[in-house]
Amino acid sequence: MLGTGGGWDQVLGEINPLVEWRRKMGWTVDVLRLDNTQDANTVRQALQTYYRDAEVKPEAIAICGDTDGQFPFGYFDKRAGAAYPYESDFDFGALEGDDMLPEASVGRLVFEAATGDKSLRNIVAKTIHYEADPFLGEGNDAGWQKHGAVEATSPTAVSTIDICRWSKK
Ligand SMILES: [Ca+2]
Repeated sequence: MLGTGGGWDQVLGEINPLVEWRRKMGWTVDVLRLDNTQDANTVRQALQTYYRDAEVKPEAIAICGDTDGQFPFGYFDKRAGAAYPYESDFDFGALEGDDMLPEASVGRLVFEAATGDKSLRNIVAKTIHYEADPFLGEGNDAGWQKHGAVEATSPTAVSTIDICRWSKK
C-alpha cells in the first residue's frame, strides 16, 4: 500500500484494518510512505527501488489518495490530443524492465476525507465486509462471481465512456 504524504497519520489509522485483514488472509503487506506523492515519476522510481530490493515482490499496489483534493496523489496523464487530463495509474505497476508488461496490478482508494461521508474509513469497512461476508446468491444468482466484473468511475469521466465501449456480456 502506498500512502499519501499529507495527512498520512490519519490515513494510516484508517487503512490499518484493511492491512490487518489482508495479513489475516495470508498476504504479505507493506505500507510505503512517500514524502512527495504528487510527482508520479518520483513515486514510480520509489516503487521500482522497492520492487528491486523487496524479498517478496509486490503483486498488487493500492494507492491511497485521489488525483487532487485533500489527499492528492500523482498520476500519469495519458491524454491523446484532448484538452483535459486522462488520468492513469498503469505506469506505477511497470516496475522492472523497459517494457509494457506490468509486474503488479494497481488500484487506487479514492476518498475525500479520512472519516465521515465519502471517506477512506467507509471504503475500508465496505471492502472488509464484502470479503468477510460475501453475497453468495441463490438460484439463478448463485455463482455470479464467476462471470461478474466491477467497474467504477466518475459519471462524467472519459473513462466511463471507454468502459461502456469496451464492456461486453
Ligand atoms: Ca515489466
